Amino acid sequence: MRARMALYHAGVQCELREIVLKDKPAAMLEISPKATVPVLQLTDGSVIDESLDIMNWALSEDDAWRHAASDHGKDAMFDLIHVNDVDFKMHLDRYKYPQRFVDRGDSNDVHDEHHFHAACDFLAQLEDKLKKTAYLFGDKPCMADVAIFPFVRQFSAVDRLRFNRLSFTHVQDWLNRWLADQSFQHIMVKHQPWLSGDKTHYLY
Ligand SMILES: N[C@@H](CCC(=O)N[C@@H](CS)C(=O)NCC(=O)O)C(=O)O
Repeated sequence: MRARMALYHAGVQCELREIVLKDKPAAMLEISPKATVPVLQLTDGSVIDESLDIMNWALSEDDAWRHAASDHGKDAMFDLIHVNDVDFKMHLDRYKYPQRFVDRGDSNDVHDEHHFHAACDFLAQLEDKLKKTAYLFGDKPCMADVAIFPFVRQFSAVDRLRFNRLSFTHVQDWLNRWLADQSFQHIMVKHQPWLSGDKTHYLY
């Protein structure tokens, strides 16, 4: 999702292939044995198969969003994305899928609550920033906004009422603005899972 958002905002045209994770096509596994989505294959055949790397590649071609952040320190932006990708995502996964962690003995109700509250600590950091500016690093969106909001969206969807009751009104408003954003609506249009020989779907 965030890779598509970055490609869209950078104006990079690309062919889209929807994947069913339980039935990954051979063409995908051939170019990316790591077997996770997203995967981007460039016209020279090279492959980028980490969402953040795709974002960096896309926005390095047209870096208005990275530039916007530079006034506030690119390091701070990448540090926040790192905390999102490592810590927040870890707590999110355990809050969202407690049953996946049961076998490893590290999930029970107490732990699930722990992960909810630990995730909220990160939301509190976002709330502090969004109290001051409309986006995380200023009055315009930057890469950090797009890198992070899809994970906050996932968090909000686990228990929407509970999320809405949190006192993070600026985070809620920021998320709602992204969900209503034309770019998000555009990239979320679903296509049938890709089969060789299908009509080509493009990002634009
Ligand atoms: N760090 C990777 C994580 C990618 C990832 O884990 N993607 C999930 C879907 S959101 C996936 O493809 N899982 C493989 C599977 O479920 O088979 C990235 O951001 O690109």
